[in-house]
Amino acid sequence: MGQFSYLQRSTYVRLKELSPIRSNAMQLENRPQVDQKSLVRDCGVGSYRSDGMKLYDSVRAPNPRRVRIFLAAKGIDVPRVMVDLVSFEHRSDEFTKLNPLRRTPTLELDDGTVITESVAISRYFEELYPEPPLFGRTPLEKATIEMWNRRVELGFMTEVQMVFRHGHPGMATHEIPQVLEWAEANKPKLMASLRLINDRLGEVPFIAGETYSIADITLLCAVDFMKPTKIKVPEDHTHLWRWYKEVNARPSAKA
Ligand SMILES: N[C@@H](CCC(=O)N[C@@H](CS)C(=O)NCC(=O)O)C(=O)O
Repeated sequence: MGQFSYLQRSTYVRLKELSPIRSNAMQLENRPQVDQKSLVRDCGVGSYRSDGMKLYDSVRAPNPRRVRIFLAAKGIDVPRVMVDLVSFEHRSDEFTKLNPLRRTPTLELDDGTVITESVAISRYFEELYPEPPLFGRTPLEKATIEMWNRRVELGFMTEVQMVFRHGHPGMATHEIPQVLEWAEANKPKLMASLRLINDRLGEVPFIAGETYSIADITLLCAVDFMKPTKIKVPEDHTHLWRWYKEVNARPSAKA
């Protein structure tokens, strides 16, 4: 497998160790071609390993975590390259060539194709490995999961991120311009979204209904990302707490 051997479960290398980064089709010509469909089955039941792709991942960041949890819930192991957002590795020329938006997660397939956006990456794996379904089975389930995933991501999760990115002094070099008023403006929005989510979880076990889905993964990552904003989930949001304990206890939540 060229420069690196990705034979162990949860193997990762750091971006700076990947030199020169192989990020375009020309540079990829000499790489071994691995059929994406021939992803090898790992030793565990329902567990898979892909030797032919790389997931560019970062610690403590909510979006890469969404993909890690999604993969863990399906038992898929993808070799990872750790990109340090604090030291701006994602703004290096090498990473910018790979993903001009300079964001993680980023998935590079063996033929050099790049997929970005947590949901797009997750959907790709859902298509390759439909079980267990995390985007729904029936047309109604699929629509409902899509609806809640978008509500959580575009509403609550974005509000949490705005409070963090525009309010935290450590983010001043990431979020330019940093607008403190925008952080403040998002605090009541965040609390209102959280109330609606709590109400919803009083009616159904999981945010999109009867089954665990990608929408729960998005919600878990967003709730956990409230920690650096120093805003707490109110104690009286008992439905949300019930849900949180349940989804947070799943092994994939540790990914
Ligand atoms: N919509 C994208 C968002 C990706 C994103 O914003 N990633 C953050 C980490 S959570 C990032 O790379 N930030 C780099 C920066 O802010 O400069 C997704 O769903 O993947």
